[in-house]
Amino acid sequence: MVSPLSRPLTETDAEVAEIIQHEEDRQQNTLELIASENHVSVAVRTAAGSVFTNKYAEGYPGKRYYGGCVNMDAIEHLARERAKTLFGAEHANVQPHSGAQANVAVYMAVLKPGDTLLSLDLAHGGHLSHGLRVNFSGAMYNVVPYGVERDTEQVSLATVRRLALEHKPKLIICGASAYPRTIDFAGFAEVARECGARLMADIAHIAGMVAVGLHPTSIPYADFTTSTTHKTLRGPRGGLILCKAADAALVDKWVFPGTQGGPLMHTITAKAVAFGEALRPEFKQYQQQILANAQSLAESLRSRGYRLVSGGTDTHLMLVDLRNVHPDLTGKQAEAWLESAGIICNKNMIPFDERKPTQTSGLRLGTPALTTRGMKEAEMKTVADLIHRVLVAGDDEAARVKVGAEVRALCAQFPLPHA
Ligand code: DSN
Repeated sequence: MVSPLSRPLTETDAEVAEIIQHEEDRQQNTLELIASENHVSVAVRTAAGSVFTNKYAEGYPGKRYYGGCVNMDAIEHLARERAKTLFGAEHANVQPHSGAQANVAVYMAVLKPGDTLLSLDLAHGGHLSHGLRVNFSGAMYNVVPYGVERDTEQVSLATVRRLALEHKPKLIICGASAYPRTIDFAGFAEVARECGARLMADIAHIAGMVAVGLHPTSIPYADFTTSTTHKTLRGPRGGLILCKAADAALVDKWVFPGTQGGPLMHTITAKAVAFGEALRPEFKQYQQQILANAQSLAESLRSRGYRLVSGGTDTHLMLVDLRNVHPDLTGKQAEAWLESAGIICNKNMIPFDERKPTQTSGLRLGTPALTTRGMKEAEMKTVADLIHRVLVAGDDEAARVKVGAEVRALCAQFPLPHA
């Protein structure tokens, strides 16, 4: 007899099935410019939806707290080995549920409450788990922020060094969520050595480029490299820690049992698939195209008068300062107008922004998701034009509707990965 649990979702729960369908339609028919988002392969989604969701596997391969883990061991071993090969790391822990969880485990491994950490200010492109006051990291540790310089809008290692020698942090964090420039991991390592700190590189945004050598790697320089797996790496939503063999036991202990319980084995299965995809030559071509598209989008926006923070980008993302072209327009309003035309992005503080984080003077734009759809430099010029027309149209709804129709037509030419 076929179990009633075998019936498809469309039959058993039309309400949820309909919302999922709406989301598929939304993703298909909009231009995704959020720098931290992507569209995964059908293979990654299949793995994430596999029977591995049914299993508890607390512990690590060969050392589990549950029976029946033979396939859990095989898949976690495979995911770890692929991650190590991909990044050239001595050790990989693939269990963190997210990038923030990966960071928590590293902090617990090296810091005591009240210890000092030095990290990039959120308002200058950092991440909330790097010490924002309202986050556990800001509540638990003494956080000294570094920012970008006023003139270059880039991180200066001289400033980082001065702060490090003055405050003697136990941990220095490099890596960012909204920073368009190359991160000098070797330079950070030198500063960390000089002041006796350990170094954590959070490469969540740039992991795909690091994996294929299109951004310098953190692996030889940082004691700990943390990442998400779902941004430029184009895997399932999750986290990852890479470190030297000497710190492997410490990291593993602070992921489980230190800060997490049962690993999400279906997600680890999907991570294994994504790492496998990233090891193929076409993944490097994909990352190259992300970068080429970012240059094209940046240039097209600049040619329409938009100022880009730090003058441009070395990566997949850019911060657009709206004030040159639209002095009275907030990032919040721009984000809303763009969304109404099917262009999805997020408002973002620009360095030294005089507006609040809920308003902002900027937008963050990234090219990973559009590149996954197969768009190239020519399409980026079109996208820049569509963005500009929406922002100029402003309250003119008819003009935004017209752009929206063009957005849908463009999306139709570049379908999402689907089964
Ligand atoms: N929230 C992510 C981003 O958008 O960059 C970082 O975790």
